Amino acid sequence: MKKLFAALALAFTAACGAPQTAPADQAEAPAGAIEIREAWAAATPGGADVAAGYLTIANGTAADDRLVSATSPRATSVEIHEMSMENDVMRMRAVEGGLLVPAGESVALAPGGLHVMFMGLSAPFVEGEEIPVTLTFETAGAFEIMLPVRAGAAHGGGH
Ligand SMILES: [Cu+2]
Repeated sequence: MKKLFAALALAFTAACGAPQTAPADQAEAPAGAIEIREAWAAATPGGADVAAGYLTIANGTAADDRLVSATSPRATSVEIHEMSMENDVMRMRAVEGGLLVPAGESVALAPGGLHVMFMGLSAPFVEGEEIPVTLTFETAGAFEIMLPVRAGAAHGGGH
């Protein structure tokens, strides 16, 4: 499993290391708006008090924006985390200064890479329910979304 995470992290790093020069017309972002897609959270069997959420942020505006904070009534704190390999061990840390979503581009938070980190869960995330989350962007403001809970992709170690 660790190797799988490693491969995903490397793929993610490679994808994100690309210069941000893609023409806007190649992006999948909606015209003139920020859109949240493919949002879900991983179930927490076994009573873990942390959980991970995933989603894709599409920025269809002409300006860069940043996801600066996230909150949920289901967790005492919510952070945006990134993963990296250190000495063959997957580590996680909070994204400093907000997560950049360049104009006309999409940023994916997906297993093995960036994720929404729920800490201090008030109750386990159970498959089939939905977790309310508020995402706040520097420019676009607050988005209230629901993350359906799915099995699989349990949050790895490293904290
Ligand atoms: Cu994390």
